Amino acid sequence: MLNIVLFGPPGSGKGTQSEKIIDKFGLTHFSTGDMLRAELAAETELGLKARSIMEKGELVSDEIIIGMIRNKISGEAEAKGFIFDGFPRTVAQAEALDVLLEELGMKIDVMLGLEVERQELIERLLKRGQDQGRADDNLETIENRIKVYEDQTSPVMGYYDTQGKYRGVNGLGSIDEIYERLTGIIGAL
Ligand code: B4P
Repeated sequence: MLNIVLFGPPGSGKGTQSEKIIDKFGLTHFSTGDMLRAELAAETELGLKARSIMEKGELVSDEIIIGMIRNKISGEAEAKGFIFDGFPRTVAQAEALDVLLEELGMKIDVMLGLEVERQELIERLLKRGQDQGRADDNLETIENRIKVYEDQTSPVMGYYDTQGKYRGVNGLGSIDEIYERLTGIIGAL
């Protein structure tokens, strides 16, 4: 079993790379951003609660996120492993994930951190905003998402580094180049 956390600021390529990695290693993909957008599209109670938070670029509460992951994991007894994309985004989420995985007799093997500078993040997300019209890909929200990342999410790196599990990866270059860097590390685990 192989469990990976794919980490990085908004726009660093987590979603993009996860899609490619799951194919190669047969992992199950957990993107909390995708899960929340699905709730939003289905206009569930949770989705309606999350909408305004996401539009401002703030974080949805740890309680909601942890509950969502707990529900999904318990239905995946046959999985070969997981890739967590956009989760954990706070130290409280990381601690809760460790507890949950331990209950299931599993653990995180590695956190791969995509390292991308601020201006590049803004350009990528503005471009996606133009191409796909995602409500949170506008300049004001992007800047807040980056600030929220710096304040609340970046400490998660230290959490895994202390456990000897953090591996930083240069997130600049073509999508295929970055994919080669990531799969090189995963393949050697
Ligand atoms: P997410 O859906 O996780 O969105 P994201 O961090 O902005 O990154 P994403 O994965 O979509 O983009 P990617 O880097 O792949 O979160 C959205 C919101 O949901 C959050 O703001 C929050 O409100 C909420 N949320 C989600 N998880 C939560 C949690 N755990 N706790 C609390 N709240 C949570 O790619 C971005 C763009 O870059 C794409 O257009 C891509 O094509 C492009 N790109 C990728 N790689 C590139 C490359 N190498 N070169 C050029 N462009 C590239």
